[in-house]
Amino acid sequence: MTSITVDERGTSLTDVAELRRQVEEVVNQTPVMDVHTHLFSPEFGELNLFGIDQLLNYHYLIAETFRSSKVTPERFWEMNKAQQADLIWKTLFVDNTPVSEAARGIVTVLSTLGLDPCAPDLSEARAFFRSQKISSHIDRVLQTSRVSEVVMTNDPFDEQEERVWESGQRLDPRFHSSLRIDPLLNGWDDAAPKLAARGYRVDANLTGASAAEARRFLDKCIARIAPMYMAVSLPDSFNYPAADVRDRLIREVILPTAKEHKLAFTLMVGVRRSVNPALRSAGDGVGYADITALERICAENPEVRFLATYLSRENQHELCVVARKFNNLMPFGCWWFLNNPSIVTEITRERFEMLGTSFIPQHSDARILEQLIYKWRHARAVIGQVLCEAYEQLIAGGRAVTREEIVRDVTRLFSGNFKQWIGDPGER
Ligand code: FIX
Ligand code: ZN
Repeated sequence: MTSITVDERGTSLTDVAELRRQVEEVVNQTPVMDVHTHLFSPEFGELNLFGIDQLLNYHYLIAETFRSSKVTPERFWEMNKAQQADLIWKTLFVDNTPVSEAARGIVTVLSTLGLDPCAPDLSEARAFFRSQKISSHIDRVLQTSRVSEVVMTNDPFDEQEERVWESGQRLDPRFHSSLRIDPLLNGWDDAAPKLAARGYRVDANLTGASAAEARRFLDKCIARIAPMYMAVSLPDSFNYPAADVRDRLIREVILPTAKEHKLAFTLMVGVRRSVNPALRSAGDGVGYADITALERICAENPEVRFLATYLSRENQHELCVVARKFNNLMPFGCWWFLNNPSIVTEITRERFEMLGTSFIPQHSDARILEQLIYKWRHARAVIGQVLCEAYEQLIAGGRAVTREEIVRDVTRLFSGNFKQWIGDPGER
């Protein structure tokens, strides 16, 4: 391959070095819509987490700290945030080399913001974050990570969130909501009395008017927060159909609501909550799930659009197969324990091979603002590399791509597929 004809208006890129340069450029410059995060817009006040103490107190790093420090979980949880951050810094960044993905992420963030990732303590970083004005800091982080919009995770029972929604203030338009329905589907016994206390005629056995009343609750939530989708995380044991209250809630409450409001339903499957309760937020695990549940829910509800992500590496190939069978299913992201370059590479390759560009390669799951910087920097590196390999294989087969095609593909992957999936809010 010797010809180096590069015409950005539409000439095929047959030179591999030039192709790589162009793919890297497009992947780095194309804005991304982050379809699942735990971030909050600044109007949510202290729910909007940022800064070095929060970054270090990420549950991924907390779990890693217990592997390299003698501190017990009990002692750790007695400490205040700053003491915890100091311990995590010393353990993972000073006494050890930060090679894990989550630790490398901190290094990426610090370097990008001009801070010393080799600092012996956190004084420089703390002073930097203290001096930031939140609005310009948010702008800087979003611009640096080339994230145009993010989707928050909104809990309809959270009182702090409720106060903001009730206040009716306009939110930063770059932050969108999603309606998280875990409290209903994974804890109906606790949710029912809460709904009853708010005047909804529901009971623990979902009898009488319960389903209609639960729908009335969701209608009200949807009217209030205008979510982009409804979402739930589910255990590895999730089955459908199943002889449990969750199954009835899905059939009688969630799916009818999704249809009526033309809202996509997001399933995040395979988490085993609290396998080590002493670790609190860092104590969740993973399990292999039965993918036939997804097949059945997609088959029975062709008019509902589903987004799905599975936590177990072993479920990834099956997820692609189900998506090939049901075009009302959009696979998204490499979730949580999968969000490591080696596994993201493998999953993204598999998805290109089986689904072309009809999937959403990644979401950040960011909980702390500056995580966007590293999660997207690292994701773009892998996605660009894998996309390039796919184009190189095409060249080998006699079909080179143009710059326009690269832009089209990356735009589709980074925002187009999601926007098309959730539809036009005006038409909902
Ligand atoms: O359920 C979820 O949305 C998960 O992403 C979180 O619960 C989890 O703690 C997380 O942050 C994973 O990245
Ligand atoms: Zn999440």
